[in-house]
Amino acid sequence: MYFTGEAPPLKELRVVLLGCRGFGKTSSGNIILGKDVFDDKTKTVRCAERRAEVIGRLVTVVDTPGWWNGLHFSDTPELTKQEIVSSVSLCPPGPHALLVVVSVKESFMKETWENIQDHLMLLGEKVWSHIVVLFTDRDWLGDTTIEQYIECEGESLHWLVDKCGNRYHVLNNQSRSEDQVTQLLEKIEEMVAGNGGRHFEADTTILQEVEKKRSHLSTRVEDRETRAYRQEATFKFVMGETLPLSEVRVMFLQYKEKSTSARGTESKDDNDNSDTGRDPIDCPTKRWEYGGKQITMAFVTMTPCRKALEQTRRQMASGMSVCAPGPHAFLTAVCMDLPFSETWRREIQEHLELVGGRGVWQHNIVVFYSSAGWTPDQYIESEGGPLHWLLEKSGNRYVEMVSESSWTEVLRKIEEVVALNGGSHFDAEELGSRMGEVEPENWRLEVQQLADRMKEQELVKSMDTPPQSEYGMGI
Ligand SMILES: Nc1nc2c(ncn2[C@@H]2O[C@H](COP(=O)(O)OP(=O)(O)O)[C@@H](O)[C@H]2O)c(=O)[nH]1
Ligand SMILES: [Mg+2]
Repeated sequence: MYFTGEAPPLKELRVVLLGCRGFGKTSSGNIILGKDVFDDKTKTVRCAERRAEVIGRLVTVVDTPGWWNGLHFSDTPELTKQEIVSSVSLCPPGPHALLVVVSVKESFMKETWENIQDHLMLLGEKVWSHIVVLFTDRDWLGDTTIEQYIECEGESLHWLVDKCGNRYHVLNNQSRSEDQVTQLLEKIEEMVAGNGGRHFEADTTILQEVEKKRSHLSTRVEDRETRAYRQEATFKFVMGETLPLSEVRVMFLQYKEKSTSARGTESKDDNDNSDTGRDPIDCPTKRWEYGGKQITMAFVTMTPCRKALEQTRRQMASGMSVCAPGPHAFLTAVCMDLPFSETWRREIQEHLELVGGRGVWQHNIVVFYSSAGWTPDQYIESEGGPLHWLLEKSGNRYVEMVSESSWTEVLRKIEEVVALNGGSHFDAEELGSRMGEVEPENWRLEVQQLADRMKEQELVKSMDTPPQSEYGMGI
């Protein structure tokens, strides 16, 4: 009992799910296979293959990590692109269909269409004859039919549907109705029949290219891990047992160029429990105790420096005053969900060099975080020059922030930074003189006020702490 009566059911059917993050790829995989075989509680970071017997066929589904909705092809990290290409190798000899998942809940813009084209081109032009558009969120349409939806949605969606030879289907992933899956499989079989029974065969040079990149990457990652291990061992040998800090002051810098929030994706930026009700120029501050240390952290959200130079300066000054008499370290956050661009690198440089020259880099640590699931070493090695520049400037110091317990490693790195700097925190006095030399009058005033504020705070501190060094290592 198949749909048009034109194509007999295949014994075996292989499909790959592609599309934006949060559009329902993983949920569709579970609905197609009739059971929860893919983990839909966490973000898909690696391709995964599952199979099951579905209405008389052995069906293999490959789920993939998606690209960002609303961003561009250039915002997809290299590692995600590699996953997309290698997805087709997970169901040998190749998928019968590639399902491009589109949520009817989201507006289908020109950028959505461009993004689909660009990502599919990773697999070569031949892919188009094997694509079916799989709409999700059928329940959101109510009484509207999918045809009415397509009709109303505008020309970008028409281009996609046309390019796919008018092959599409809609699923409600909240429903376990078998009918919707049967119809989808029949539409795929109809397409396969139209393709003379052939499955998609990726261009071998494209696959070999990705394989080569992956194998180079894993060698470089191993080298990097060995170097990091040696660097740490040398450090321990040279420094011996350093006295631990009892108070740690840090400036945490985070760049916000693009929003990467998608449906089903929590923004990493919204969960700090910093002070509120403040002047927008003032840095949010967090103070807490961890591992017997008192930590003070000033958050600086890096906005494009050139657009709001004065605001940036005042924000940095505010952060510096929170960390008076000077931060032990600057923590520069790098989100691994996006490629590390030259613009991003420049912003970090311009922000940090506002408060200091060489000294600032000697106190900088790069903090990686991600929902993407790869390690900093993999990310570093798959990224290009701008990130390598940042790491080199920062003495190749980096840590990964995964959870609260990552602070143990962060604090260890901070102590390493302090020890490497002869036991000192970043020198705020040097900051005052340096900025006074190079910056215009109003900034000089700002720095002067900052220096005064720091002195005041230092005075207050010295009144309620014993005269001997409180922090160890002579700080
Ligand atoms: N109401 C409704 N929610 C859906 C549907 N498909 C997916 N979702 C929800 O959308 C969110 C993202 O889905 P997921 O499958 O993880 O998307 P992926 O990132 O493309 O794999 C989840 O909360 C799903 O429960 C659907 O057809 N209807
Ligand atoms: Mg997923």
